[in-house]
Amino acid sequence: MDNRTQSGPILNGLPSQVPDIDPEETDEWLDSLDALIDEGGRSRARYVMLRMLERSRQRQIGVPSLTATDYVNTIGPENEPWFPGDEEVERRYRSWNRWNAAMIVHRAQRPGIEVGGHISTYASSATLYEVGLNHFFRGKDHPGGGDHIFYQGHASPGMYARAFLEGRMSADELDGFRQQQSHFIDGRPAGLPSYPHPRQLPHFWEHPTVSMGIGPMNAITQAQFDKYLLNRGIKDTSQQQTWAFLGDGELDEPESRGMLHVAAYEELDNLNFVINCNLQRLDGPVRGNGKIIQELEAFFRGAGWNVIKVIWGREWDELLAKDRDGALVNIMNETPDGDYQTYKGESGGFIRDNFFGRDPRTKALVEDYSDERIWRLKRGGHDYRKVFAAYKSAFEHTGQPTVILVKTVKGYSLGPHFEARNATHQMKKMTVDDLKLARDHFQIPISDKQLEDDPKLPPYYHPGEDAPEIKYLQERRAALGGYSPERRSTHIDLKLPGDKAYEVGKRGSGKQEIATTMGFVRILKDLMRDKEFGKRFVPIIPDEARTFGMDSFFPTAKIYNPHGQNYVSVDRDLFLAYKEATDGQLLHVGINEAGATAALTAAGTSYATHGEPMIPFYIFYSMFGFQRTGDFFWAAGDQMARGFVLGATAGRTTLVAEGLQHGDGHSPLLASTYPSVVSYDPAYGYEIAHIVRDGLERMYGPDDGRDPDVLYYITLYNEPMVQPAEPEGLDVDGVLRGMYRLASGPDNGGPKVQLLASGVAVPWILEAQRMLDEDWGVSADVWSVTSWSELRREALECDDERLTNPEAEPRVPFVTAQMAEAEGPVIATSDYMRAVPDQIRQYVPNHFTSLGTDGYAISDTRPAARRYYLVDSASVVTQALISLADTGVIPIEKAAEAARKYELDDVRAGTTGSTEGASA
Ligand SMILES: Cc1ncc(C[n+]2csc(CCOP(=O)(O)OP(=O)(O)O)c2C)c(N)n1
Ligand SMILES: [Mg+2]
Repeated sequence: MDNRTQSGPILNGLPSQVPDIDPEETDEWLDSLDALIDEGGRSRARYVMLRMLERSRQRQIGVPSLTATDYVNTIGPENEPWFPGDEEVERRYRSWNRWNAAMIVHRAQRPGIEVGGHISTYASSATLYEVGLNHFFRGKDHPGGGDHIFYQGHASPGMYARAFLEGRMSADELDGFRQQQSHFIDGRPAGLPSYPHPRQLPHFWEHPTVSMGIGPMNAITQAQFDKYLLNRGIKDTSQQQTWAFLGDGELDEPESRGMLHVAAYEELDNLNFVINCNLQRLDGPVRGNGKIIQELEAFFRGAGWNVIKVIWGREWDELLAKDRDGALVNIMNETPDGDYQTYKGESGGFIRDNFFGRDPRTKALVEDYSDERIWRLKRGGHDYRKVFAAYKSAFEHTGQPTVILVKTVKGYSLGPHFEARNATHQMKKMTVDDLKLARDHFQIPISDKQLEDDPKLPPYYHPGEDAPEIKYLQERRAALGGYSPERRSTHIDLKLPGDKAYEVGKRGSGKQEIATTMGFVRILKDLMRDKEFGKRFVPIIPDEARTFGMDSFFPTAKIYNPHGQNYVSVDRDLFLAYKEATDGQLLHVGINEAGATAALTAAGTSYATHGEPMIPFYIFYSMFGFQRTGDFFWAAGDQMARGFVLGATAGRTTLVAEGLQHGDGHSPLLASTYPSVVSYDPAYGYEIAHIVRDGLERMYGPDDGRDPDVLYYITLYNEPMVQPAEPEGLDVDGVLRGMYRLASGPDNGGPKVQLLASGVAVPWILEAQRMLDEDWGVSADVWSVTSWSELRREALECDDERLTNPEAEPRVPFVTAQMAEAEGPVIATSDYMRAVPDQIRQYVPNHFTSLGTDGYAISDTRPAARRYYLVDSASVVTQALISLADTGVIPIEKAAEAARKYELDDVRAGTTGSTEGASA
């Protein structure tokens, strides 16, 4: 059967259901094509077809763009812009940068130090950075506000080397690479961190990138957040751009590609990805059998991005112009990356034989070329003008984000031991011969003797600040608004909300039963009403607003959408109608916890990146927080993000029956592993009110001696209960530092125990207190432990102090002091695994046991689940009696009696907790 009339769902790219209204005309067109192929050949026909496609797109007839184009530069030589700089001068100091960057790593390999580092990544990308730094990337003093640059982590020596030429870093500082604490300058540690870590070099690095995949996503949300600030009228960010430098290997991370659709949908034309396609990752080729540039082109274009390929240097232009019948392009298209890599590890002669030699027509093209000239046919990423043309086009492109795919050589210019070698990523030391070769290549005025005398410590090179090259470099940066990278964080005085804003939390819920989630939402709502401060809140929700009772925010705060709402909302007549708006305040990122955490980072660092403090409140299913997106939180901590993180539907047994993948019995433990996360597990609304207030004061108020660059993690529950009003004379200091006595035991003359619990478990121990009194004549004090981990942290500090000064009077940990007068054994419980309360174990002088929900969550009612894990009130009572027996106060038979009385071995006998409020 003729191909053309064959039936099928898709034929020749056309859905079969589109009717052919004029088959004769169609046939004429197809016949013309046949004739073209027969007479002009396949290459010619292909060319004409591509032109037809191009024209049909120009005429807007709805033909989708091709996802892949030939393996050539997107911008042809005829479309290259005029280059405004002095290429020769820029080349000279680029070479010095390359040398110095390599020396930073090489010198850090000196005996006794040997701390590692990466040479080849920057070697492949120096041109990419230098074109940007000399002509595009705007600094903080630029009237437009400056750009956000995500520097590739493993290229960090290149940024340090440039700071050296700029006079921002001394040679001594460079020698402190990767010796942050042990390299002293002027009596103080002054070493440099391995990679871009703002927390560890806060005046320099702005965006952490080195955990692969985090940078791309954070760059997207940075660009998104810039538009959010603009659309909400908070800051004019219209001139600011985000540039992210990424590795081609890094693009294998799902996170790297996971949010491309958001950038396209939101039309983030303020965003540029530059992907350094050196065809290699750590171990070897990225796509040895394929072509990473082609793959990425199709992927990004399919996602709706503007794609610019920079593959060949200017030396190829002449050859391509002569390639009349497309033989050269054909070979370019067909050669796999593995071979391209091998060519760069070989020689001009090898390339002549194995690349050009594959077709007599291409062989003829280079007939007059010497092997040396063939070797000098460069890749586009090492051609300054090609890169400039791509950046300019990206810079000016509107309506879409742009990705620039640049082909480079890993280890470029470092000689045959480094260039394109599979092991190059890990190579740190250079031999004397390598050093001499590189020195010659870079034209560095250092003698053979200098290199031979001490090959472990070859000198850095700086021509002095008066050298014309350095003057030129400084002028370029001054014209662009100052150095990059640079991070600035100056305190901005904000008028914080007063007492009134927190009243709703402190008054309790009267007779109404509400969960702490609702208690929190009421506080947030009142805070957002604050005239001055309210606009700074950025609620971030990954599609769970209804679950947390936050749909009430929809009509007033509105959901941010740069395109507004261009449809008639199905629930427009409802009081709580779904409302999207260009100036919406809620960042609703869809079901996308990683994107939400990235948005938290952009909003939570706005105080530094934009000098506009914004206050993110990121609320999510606690199970899908630190566990799912832990590395994003780690990067947020590195970038010194501030804000609030709300782990809602918390607890292993409290989120009724959702089971194994929802029941969170460990997030406070995970949170405690983040040094800049302050984690709380509050029981009641009034505790939340104090914690939120304290967080706002610490992060956004005047300096109070505490680190303001923290995130507050607060767990919230969905179990309805009466929220008590704040007790008279509440120990607020205790609430904030981690524990306070909520209820003293009755004066029944019986033995004493101390019951400790956090969050939703506090009512369990209040019930246990009553049962111990009524059934066993035991007097129990009840403590609400708002933060096990803050108690531990403070205690650890005391231990550390002691270690370096053993003779001094030791500081007593807060938890130890709180328990000093507390009599009897301690029983600690929570809706989490035992390791959560056990954090304070060694600092409590009393006999200590804990109950917990260790194990995977199950689907069941709250009372059944709490009995199953043996954390319910009856379990607490029985454990209290066991502890009293173990400390010799009562006989063990009492405990056995209790276990029988409460039928502890029968899950169906549990009664602790309500069965209501499956959602908040
Ligand atoms: C999440 C994560 N996994 C692994 C690494 C270790 N690692 C560092 S660099 C690298 C290879 C990078 O290759 P590519 O992205 O192509 O960068 P290039 O150095 O080639 O420019 C790897 C695997 C990392 N930093 N982060
Ligand atoms: Mg690579």
